[in-house]
Amino acid sequence: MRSRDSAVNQMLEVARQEAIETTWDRFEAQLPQCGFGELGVCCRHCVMGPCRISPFEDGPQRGICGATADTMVARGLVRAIAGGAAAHSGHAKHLAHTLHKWVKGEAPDYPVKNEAKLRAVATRQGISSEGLDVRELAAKVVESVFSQFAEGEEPLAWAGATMTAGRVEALAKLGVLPVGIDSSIAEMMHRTHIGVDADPVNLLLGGISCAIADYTGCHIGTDLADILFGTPVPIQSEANMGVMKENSVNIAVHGHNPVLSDVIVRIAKEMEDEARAAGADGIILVGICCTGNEVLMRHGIPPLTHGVSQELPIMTGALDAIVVDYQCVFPSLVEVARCYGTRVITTMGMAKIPGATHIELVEGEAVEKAKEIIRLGIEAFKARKGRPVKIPQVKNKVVSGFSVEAIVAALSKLNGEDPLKPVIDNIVNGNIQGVVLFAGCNNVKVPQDNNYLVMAEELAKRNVLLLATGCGAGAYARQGFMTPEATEKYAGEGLKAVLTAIGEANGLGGPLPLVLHMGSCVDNTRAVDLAVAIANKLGVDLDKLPVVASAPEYKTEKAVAIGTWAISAGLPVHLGVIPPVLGSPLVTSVLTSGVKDLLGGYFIVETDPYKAAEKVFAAIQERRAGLGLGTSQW
Ligand code: BF8
Ligand code: SF4
Repeated sequence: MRSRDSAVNQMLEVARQEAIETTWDRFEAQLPQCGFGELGVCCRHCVMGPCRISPFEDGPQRGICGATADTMVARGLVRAIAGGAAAHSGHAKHLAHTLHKWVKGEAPDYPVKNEAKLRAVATRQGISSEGLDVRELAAKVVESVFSQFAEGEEPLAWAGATMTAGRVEALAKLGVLPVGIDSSIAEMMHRTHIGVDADPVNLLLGGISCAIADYTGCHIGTDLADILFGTPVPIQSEANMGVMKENSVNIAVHGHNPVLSDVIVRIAKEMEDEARAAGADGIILVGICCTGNEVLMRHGIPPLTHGVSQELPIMTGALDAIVVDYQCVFPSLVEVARCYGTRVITTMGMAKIPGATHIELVEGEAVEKAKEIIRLGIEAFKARKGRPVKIPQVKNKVVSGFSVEAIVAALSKLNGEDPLKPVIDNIVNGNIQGVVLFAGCNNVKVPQDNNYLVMAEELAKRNVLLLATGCGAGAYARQGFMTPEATEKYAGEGLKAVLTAIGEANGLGGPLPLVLHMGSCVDNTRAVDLAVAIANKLGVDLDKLPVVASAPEYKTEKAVAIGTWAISAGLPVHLGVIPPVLGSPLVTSVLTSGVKDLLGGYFIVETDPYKAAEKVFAAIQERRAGLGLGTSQW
């Protein structure tokens, strides 16, 4: 089985019939994958290499410079964290530059949309709003953001202000609070150069520090996106390929940053007439990956597909354009698009693909650029008119938009004075056993969505409250798990009662969805904010809460960075794909147990989703017991 998504499977059949190569075909062509790489015991950090460590005692046990398996594995892992941190914080920096340009009057298309969030963030960061208008305050916030990137004297203020005091103390004690995002990434590159840090444990501590820098970048990314484009509120939409229509101009936005896609959403509405003049019924915008999550959360734009299946909607013949920014965009899109007339449009100077059309996003002319891009989609529609399309008739309802602000607002209908109390009371009485955040990607090594679906079913019936972000949220959206109906079907009695009480207090006439969509991958910090609020209210640190993160189908360096900051935040983190560390028993043991004594969090590696759900539930029970709460058997 390649996927649990029936739309994906239908399109894979089309790919087979039409002899179009997919991600899965290329995966098979790679098999067997390199065993040294899988174990993490190869190194290309200098040109004396590549070097590799033999799994057999009579083979080489050191690289040419003398690096051991432990050193190689640790170096490889922390470089991945640096890569992830660079991506997340690059995204955040881009948003900061956009806001900065608006402050300077150079980007009129990007006014602050959410002044309340701007003021709340300023207050949190100790920036006085008094007497400042929006532009002046935005200038101060941008200045504070930029100060987080360079090397400062103090630990990162945006990390310190958003974690529990206990966490900051624990990280400070280990000496791993970073003093700059960019400087932290640069330091990891330095430390992993040949002949610098060879101590695996020291490297891992450096990796934790860089992961905290990643967290900071993610948090800034979410804060600034909310300031510029609005904080999400619950919104209903549909998901999966069946949302496209044959006689519409179908345009997908793909990548991560809402800077361009949010403007495209705005402008597409104004261009309906142009589309109709071209013979279309209108324009249907759809999302792929995390850009898709951003525009789903804020505008209800339907998500089309995610991660490994991103090529497949092109083969419907109905997708007129894919507009991409950066991250997780497969270069193979261009090859597939060539066969179907789909326009692939890159928009960032630092993220081009050979064969794609490049239209550079210039913030000062964002609306013009958005129009140009949409016009290419309309042209492609005209060119394909009359050609047959094969749109799988698969779509599901999705309710998304669960920012922390939205969750607190919903809870305040139950208790206006103390909105978190209903959640805490229900955790204490066991109606909610704990909370699991599903994060991360799809990975071709796992039948697409299978680990997400199995684990959600298993945990929901045991009354675990489920949150999701990234392509994980995408899986649940496409598969109908973000609906009240899924709650009725899968939730245990306690969980169902709580979700129903909240739903009814908010006039929904039924429960909240089974899995709450908290946004894109940078938005994992929303889940941290929620956990921090609960921890502070209970007067305990995060490493005591019955909260677990799970990345059952992760693939990217960004996911590695997030997983590392989640364990550093004190959470058990499940991984459903084996990371390339097993070549070092030392590194493996530090990550799965040693780090627990230092920070409370640790990795649980389990590829079987049923066993993974059991282990995650056991971790929740261990935490409940630690808090003196009633426990429950599997
Ligand atoms: O940042 S979940 S495949 S799209 S890395 Fe990429 Fe993974 Fe999807 Fe979003 Ni996150
Ligand atoms: Fe080999 Fe050392 Fe060079 Fe790596 S850094 S390639 S282990 S010599």
